[in-house]
Amino acid sequence: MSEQDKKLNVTRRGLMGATATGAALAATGLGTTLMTAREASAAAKVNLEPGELDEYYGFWSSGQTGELRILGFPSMRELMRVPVFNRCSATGWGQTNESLKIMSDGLLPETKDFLAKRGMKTYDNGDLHHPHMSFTDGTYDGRYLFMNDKANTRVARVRCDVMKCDKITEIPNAKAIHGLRPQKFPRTGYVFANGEDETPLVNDGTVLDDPSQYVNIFTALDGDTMEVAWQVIVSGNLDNTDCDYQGKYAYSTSYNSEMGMNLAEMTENELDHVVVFNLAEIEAGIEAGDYQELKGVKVLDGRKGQNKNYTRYIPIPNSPHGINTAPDGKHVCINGKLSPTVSIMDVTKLDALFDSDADPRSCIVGEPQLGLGPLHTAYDGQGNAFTTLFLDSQIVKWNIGKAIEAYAGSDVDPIISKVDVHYQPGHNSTTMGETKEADGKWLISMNKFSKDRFLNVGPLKPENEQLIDISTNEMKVVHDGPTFAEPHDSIMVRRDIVNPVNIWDRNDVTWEDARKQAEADGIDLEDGAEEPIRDGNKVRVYMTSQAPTFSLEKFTVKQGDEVTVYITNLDDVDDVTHGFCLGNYGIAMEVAPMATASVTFTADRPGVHWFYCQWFCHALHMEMRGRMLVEPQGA
Ligand code: K7E
Ligand code: CUA
Repeated sequence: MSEQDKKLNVTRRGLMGATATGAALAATGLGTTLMTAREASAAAKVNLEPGELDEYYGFWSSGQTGELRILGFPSMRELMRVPVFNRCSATGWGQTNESLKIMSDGLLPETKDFLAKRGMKTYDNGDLHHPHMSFTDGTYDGRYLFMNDKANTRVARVRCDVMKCDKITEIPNAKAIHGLRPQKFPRTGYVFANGEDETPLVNDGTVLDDPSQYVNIFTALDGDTMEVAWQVIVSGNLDNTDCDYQGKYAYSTSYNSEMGMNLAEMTENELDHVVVFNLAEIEAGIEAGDYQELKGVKVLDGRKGQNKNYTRYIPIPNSPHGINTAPDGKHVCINGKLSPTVSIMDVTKLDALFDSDADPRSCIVGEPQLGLGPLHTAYDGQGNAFTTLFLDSQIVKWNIGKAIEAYAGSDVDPIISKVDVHYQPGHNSTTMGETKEADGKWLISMNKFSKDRFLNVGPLKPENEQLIDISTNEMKVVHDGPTFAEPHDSIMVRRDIVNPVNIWDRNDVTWEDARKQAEADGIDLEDGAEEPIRDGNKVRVYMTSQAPTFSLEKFTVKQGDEVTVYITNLDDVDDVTHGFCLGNYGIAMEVAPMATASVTFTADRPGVHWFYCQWFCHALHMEMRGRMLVEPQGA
């Protein structure tokens, strides 16, 4: 057992002690004292001692900020920000050659052209809503995190060993990837991604204001290669998605089955739908050649009225939003949004929908009225569900089994308790709650408004994430956490599942291009070069860093040269990251222990330009600097 685990164990013992005290007090009838003991124990769990480690990793979206965030739970301390779709001033993400390759390689040719005309290699923004980890056998496996970009129709992957994005794929034919889930069984496998906005299938301007010709697209990527495996055309738009624990079905909500173009049209129907995708039938359809190939992707037709076995449409009230599979592997909650209900779908009844002309609603086994504005549901693994009520500003805890009994005619009340949150919750998530290992300890309510909960920072307010103790029926808000724009979704993963490295492996694929170029130049990245390598007006500068020096105190180039600076950090010590910041050239990047990073720029400003290490690394960190001498043109 590591020192950290020992510490945690001690803490757990301490907590069990506190609970025992509470129980003893309850036995003596001191109910109010019990509350205090419970509050104290919850507070003790949240307020870790200095140096104590959290029990869970939280992986957080950041909406329009475009990054992934890592938090620790239950402390709710923000541990790291992982740039994905955004540019990052600290790490040089979006500027280094390594990150630009990741950000641009997976873009469609037409997007590359479009951006090149604007002098860009990739988009600068993204809208990251749904981060989810890869699965094996129904639980997280610590390999990857996958996430969507609603703004520019992309899906990204983050490697959990180094916590850096390694692939970004732009999804062809679709528009606005919103809902995203990895396959749970047997493994990921597929990553399912919903298109939210409908457009003409060939969106080249031939069809414009004729919504009758618009379609929406459901996409499956291969999580190992990040290439699109197949797509299905659907009727209505798609919002959120999830899949089963059997590896047979994926399903998506549609809030706009009407295919309306304005608010009145979009909310006209009392019933919208969930689209169920039959994975085996889709694979068989591809095998049989029943597809059109569009932008290199096999696209099948799963629209209503096609009489194909790729999809089924299940009517659901009204503009359903979140869809969440329960850890029991059987039930799926579909959150009604404009309807106060959550519809419970039984996945064991889906086979029948594809085998026969069964009523598509025959898979709905419960539809409890929970309150106003149900958006998302999370689980405790003990048969209970927690649903956010956006309009009521509450979380409702309810029992799935009782809701099913009530639907069958018994008069049991499935609602167990409600708790106020502040304010207007969107997603909620529970510890391990979207896996079969849901443990029912903590719930996060991700609230869209914080209003008066924090010091006023001007018209733009933070969001408010509230930590709720769900270890008993009476839910207790134990912590408010402000967050910057704008988390939608999160997952909380037991820490033993996530095991990042401390130091990069020198053979990492990230700087493969740099390695190849160095080899071509007859240089080892680990040695660097004493002089820049000139190749026409292209100049390559190979440096190493070791606290507190760069291997070069200066290098000379000519005005107008295209300069590439490669830095290899030879410090193989935990946490000794260096940086390279080139003053008045707008250049800065992170170089983590044993990593190589590179950046390319045109040396169009003559004169003396200092570069410095911008990551505090040593007592002589200030001295870790050097000069780039740029000879003026014609000199
Ligand atoms: Cu914000 Cu998951 Cu994009 Cu619901 S979605 S709130
Ligand atoms: Cu190296 Cu600061």
